[in-house]
Amino acid sequence: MKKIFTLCSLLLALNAFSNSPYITRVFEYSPAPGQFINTLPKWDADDTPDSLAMKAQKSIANNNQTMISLGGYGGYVVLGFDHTIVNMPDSCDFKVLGNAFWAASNPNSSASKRGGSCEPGIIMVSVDANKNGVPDDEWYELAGSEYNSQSTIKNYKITYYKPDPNKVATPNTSYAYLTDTTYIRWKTNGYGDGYLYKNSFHTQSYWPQWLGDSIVFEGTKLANNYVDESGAGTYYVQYSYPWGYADNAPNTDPMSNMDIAWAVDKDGNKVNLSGIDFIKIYTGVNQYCGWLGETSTEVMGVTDLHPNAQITSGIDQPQEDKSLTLIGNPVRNNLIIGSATNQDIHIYNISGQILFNVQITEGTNYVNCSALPCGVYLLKSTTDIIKFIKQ
Ligand SMILES: [Ca+2]
Ligand SMILES: [Ca+2]
Ligand SMILES: [Ca+2]
Repeated sequence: MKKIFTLCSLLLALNAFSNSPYITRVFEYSPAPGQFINTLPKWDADDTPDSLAMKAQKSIANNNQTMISLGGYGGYVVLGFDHTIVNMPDSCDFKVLGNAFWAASNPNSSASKRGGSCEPGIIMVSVDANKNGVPDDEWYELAGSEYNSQSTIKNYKITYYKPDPNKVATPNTSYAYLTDTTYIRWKTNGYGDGYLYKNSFHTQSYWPQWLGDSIVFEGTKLANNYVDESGAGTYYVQYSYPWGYADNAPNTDPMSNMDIAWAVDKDGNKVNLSGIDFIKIYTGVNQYCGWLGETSTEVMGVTDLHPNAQITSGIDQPQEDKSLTLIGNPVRNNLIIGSATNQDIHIYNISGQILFNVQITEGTNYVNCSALPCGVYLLKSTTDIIKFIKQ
């Protein structure tokens, strides 16, 4: 009896530290039309919305890291963990895995303007407030670097229309990659109408076959992030937004990490969440890049950066007046600092000596710190102190 009791105690103790760092559930997979739809994951004629969600779950849950595509603007996936992801103070909490990469040889890239294949997706988070285990609760957007940009459109609404299978294609005769430029019609709530094109590389139907004859998505739309650097439709670079978006920086880059502290409600007010249970990711741009096709956010998984963290009481402190955010920590060459105001900041070493002062401006600031030796430092303003590690 004593042995059984000891074993149970051990199992209970192990269980306390056995949260999976990886998503375990896909609740819904509702992509917009796109060139990878019906292939990533594969659609079969007997599939239903639930069976497609199961296929998406098999692809990306439990660290399987098989890519799923969300298609054009608005297409989304809803994910869950086997535990609540804790909002750790002053640090990112989860990483969204996509397939973004930096261009190897783009002459116009720089440390503060990084580009390549960056297909930014908006990230939303939710708390299982009614404790029923399913995502039927209020959603909060992570306010990334572009949230307050004048070129960001809130409450953008798009409707896609299923093409007639007998429709006659309208090829672009001067750009042979585009085999049907009137393929899937879309319209928006006052922000223009158009078509999602078909291209020569992907010949299957781009319409999510398990969804209806028209599909509506609504959310925040980011400005186009691509530049045709060739000027001739041969070399497109999609520039990375500074922080806060899925599939917008490589998985090894700290900018693929997300902080629950960025969450805002539908009116843009910061919300103070001690942890989250569900994540929704949707394609955040409506753009078409020639032979590359429509820009679509891809997701390969989501990882909790501290799966065994306990909710701390400190996080319950109001954060509304927090004026500084450090994006990415540890730091390599640049401190990337989000600031609510123009202000002076000071960098201290761990002994309390001021090393240098910098004036930063409202928005995202890049402060070169490559000359600092590796170690622990403090970033201070009149209201905030943030500890960071220089690598
Ligand atoms: Ca956090
Ligand atoms: Ca719920
Ligand atoms: Ca991608």
